[in-house]
Amino acid sequence: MQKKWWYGKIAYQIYPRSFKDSNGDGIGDLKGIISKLDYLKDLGVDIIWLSPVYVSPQIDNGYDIADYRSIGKEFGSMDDFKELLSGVHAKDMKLIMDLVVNHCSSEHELFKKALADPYGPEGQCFYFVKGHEDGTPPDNLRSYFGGSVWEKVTGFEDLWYLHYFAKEQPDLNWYNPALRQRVYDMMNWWLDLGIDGFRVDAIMNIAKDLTFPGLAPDDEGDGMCACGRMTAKLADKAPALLKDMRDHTYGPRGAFTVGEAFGLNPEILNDIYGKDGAFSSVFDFTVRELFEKKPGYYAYEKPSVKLYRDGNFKGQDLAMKTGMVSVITENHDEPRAVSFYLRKDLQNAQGAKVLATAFLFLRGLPFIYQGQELGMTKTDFNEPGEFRDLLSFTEYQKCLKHGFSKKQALECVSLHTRDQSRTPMLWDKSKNAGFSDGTPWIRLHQDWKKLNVSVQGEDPDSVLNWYKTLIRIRKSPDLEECFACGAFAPLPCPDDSFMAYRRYYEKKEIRVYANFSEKSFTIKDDAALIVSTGDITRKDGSLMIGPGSAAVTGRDLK
Ligand code: TEU
Ligand code: CA
Repeated sequence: MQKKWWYGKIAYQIYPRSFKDSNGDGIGDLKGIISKLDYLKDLGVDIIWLSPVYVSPQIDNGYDIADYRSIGKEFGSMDDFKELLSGVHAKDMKLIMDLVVNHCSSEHELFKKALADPYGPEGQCFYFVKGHEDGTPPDNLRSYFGGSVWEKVTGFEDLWYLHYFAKEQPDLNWYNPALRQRVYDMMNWWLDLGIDGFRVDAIMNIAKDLTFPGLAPDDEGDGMCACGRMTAKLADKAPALLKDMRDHTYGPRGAFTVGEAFGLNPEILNDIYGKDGAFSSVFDFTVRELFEKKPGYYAYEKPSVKLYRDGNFKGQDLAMKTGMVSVITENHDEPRAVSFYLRKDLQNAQGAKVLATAFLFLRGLPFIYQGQELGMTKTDFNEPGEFRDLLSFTEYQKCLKHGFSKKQALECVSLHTRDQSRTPMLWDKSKNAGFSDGTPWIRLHQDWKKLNVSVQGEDPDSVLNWYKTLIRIRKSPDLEECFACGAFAPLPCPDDSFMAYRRYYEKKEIRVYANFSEKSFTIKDDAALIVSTGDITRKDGSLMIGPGSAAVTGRDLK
């Protein structure tokens, strides 16, 4: 394994809207982030990923960009951004930006010009396509946020434009070299500013079949098919486009990139993040892919430790043959893992610690999502009016349509909603958990008084301090190589709620055991205990691992 600067590091995702508000408007901002850099450094973070802070009408919380080279007013100014970047670098950390280029905002200049003249050069930067004679759109694909991927262009008979996400997020035409050049210029502009790389949003979606054939309807019953299936089907068309992007931008500069690449298949993994791959890394979404089989929250598989474990084991195995995957347990699209995967009795600090142990020693680059290090659990959304994400509303309606009562619909959406991870970061015991002096744009977690950073900082047994401990272990001089470069292999698991694996490199072997079940298990292992939490006893070369407990052992191999 050739060592790159990002090997052995810890990354952290900031969702700026919900991180820290400096001016009381209820929305987190860049100045807020600047004020928390010491916190991140102290936690052990090396790489910060910023979700979008560009100019945007905020239909999808910034994933709809109207001006790629300016900072949105609600987040601050370009001067604030430069201050943030130099602050991050001064602390020997790196900053990567969110690159959202499958689509832009319908408020972007380019799209406005395109709408006015769909057949002109700006129009060629998007997909404007004639519908069928019967008045139906060009194909039957369903957008990620519900409804057709096609929207009628007003003033033009029969003309539609394509949007895989909201109708305010028109897809960019990557088959137009002029569009690609515009994107590359923008990326190089950011790299020239000194950023260290990109997290690349929803990128596999850029591959399109320009004949727009559609797909056989899925089982949603509306005659449509989820557009994600088309993306998966066209996956092998993406690498050529992605490598062209790499070669014109971050590639020659050695910047780090992590792709949000759903719908990969084993045949193309190497082209995506292998030795000559388009990206340095991709997020491992195998766990999500296991429960998100149907097009709607109402039909998702029940999440469990088994799903979490099996998904990660499968993802780790594929990554072993390819390159360095970026591992996640939460992000701004995912629910809080402690409440999502664990049994009721473990939806607490102890559960969070066991989960952190299972997660942080996986092979790859761990991305911690803001609040995860506090063991944040599920927020109580008491009524649909408390949701903010556009997808929450679509999914709520879908639940009702599929026969759920209002109460059941609320429960189901609460479990899966992207709003779960977007409630404010909990800093202290002051008003709004120290997130904002004003009214937060989204409700606060009900347990903010005990889950916050300041309370946990003072408690040596807190989840926060557990994260710090594990990060320190992961980076300790004698283990660092094994974690950064070592192989991964599953260990036999005595129960569906038990997760065990080993990491090994040259003369070192580390074993990780996480017992999420209600039973105790005795495992043959006489290696030295590196760290443990919960009920762990050692007897005659064995390790007894109690319910809700975790242990890590290490030995030198002969
Ligand atoms: O998400 C891409 C994506 O396909 C999914 O995470 C999707 O939002 C979810 O599965 C819907 O069911 C990225 C961003 O992470 C997300 O926040 C944005 O909304 C989306 O792209 C559009 O930019
Ligand atoms: Ca603010």
